Amino acid sequence: MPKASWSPPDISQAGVTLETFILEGMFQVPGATGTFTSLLNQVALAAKLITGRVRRAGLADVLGFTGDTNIQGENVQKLDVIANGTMIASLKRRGHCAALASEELQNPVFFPHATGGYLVVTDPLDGSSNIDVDISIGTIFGILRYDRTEGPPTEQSFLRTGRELVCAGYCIYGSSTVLMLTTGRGVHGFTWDPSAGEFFLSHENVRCPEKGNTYSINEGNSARWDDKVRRWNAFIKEPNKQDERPYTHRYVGSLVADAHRTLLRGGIFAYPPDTKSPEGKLRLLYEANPTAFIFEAAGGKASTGSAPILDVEPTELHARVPLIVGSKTDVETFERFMAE
Ligand code: FDP
Repeated sequence: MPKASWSPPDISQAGVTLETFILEGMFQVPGATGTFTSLLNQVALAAKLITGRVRRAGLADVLGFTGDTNIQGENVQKLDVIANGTMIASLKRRGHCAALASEELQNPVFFPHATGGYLVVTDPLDGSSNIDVDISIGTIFGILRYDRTEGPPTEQSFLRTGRELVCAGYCIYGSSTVLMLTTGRGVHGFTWDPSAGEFFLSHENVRCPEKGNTYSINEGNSARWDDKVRRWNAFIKEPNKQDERPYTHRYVGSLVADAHRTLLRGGIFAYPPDTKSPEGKLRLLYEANPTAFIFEAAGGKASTGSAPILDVEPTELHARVPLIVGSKTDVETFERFMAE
């Protein structure tokens, strides 16, 4: 009989919950007040509540459109509204978050009674077009510090580069629910255990591979790309054993899902500008910046095609940007084609 290759997990390793992990991180920061820790726990609470709604969506009459369109001109889905409301309610609760900017709202939400000095940017439910067909979707978030001595925050307070994020993460509602998180030093992932009602540490210190062999782009847009993007796209599909070409193509159409696969397996995700979206499609503040912050913290790279995403100065809350993220080598190859 062949020898079994599986052995039971080491039970002594089980049990590092997200809350414990965040708390232990706080203990390493001299003078930490617990505000940031508490804020992160509220973000995690929102993710727990949203995953519950997503998992039951088909049974709870929350699939489909509300009949409204959002600031981006997109049809609003019922789950978008639920996720957005959940995030607001959760962040308002403890008063650590002074204001929130969301993909779903034209203007930021201000919490006038908050005493904490943090701002949150979020796409509460990313990948809306995949909701009704049971494909992975997610929540993206980023946290900025806010100096309360400057008076109450305004919309302008959010217009800062991604370098100023103090934390970023996403929660993917996929074959399991996984929350990935970084405060800039290491990226860690936590898997939701519905039976325990907890996120447990499952991906410690994730590193994005130096190079991959998968590319992710909406090929349906190829007629709208410029020649440089087309040349890169042709290159990536050319056979060449030495650098593992042709690359495999994967495209889910939810940024969280495509980014998560690229972070763990390596390769490249690209949403370049095209004639339909000359500035790029994805939103700088709450999609591109948190994603870029995570990739950089994991040793990967995030670019507009010519400059680091994290250095882009936002001009408005819902500004769009081309987003190229992935393994360092693969993003550099893309940049080389753009520079030609
Ligand atoms: P969606 O429009 O479904 O909300 O946030 C925008 C986004 O999804 C990303 O999640 C995704 O990467 C991208 O748009 C998909 O765009 P295309 O349908 O144009 O490929």
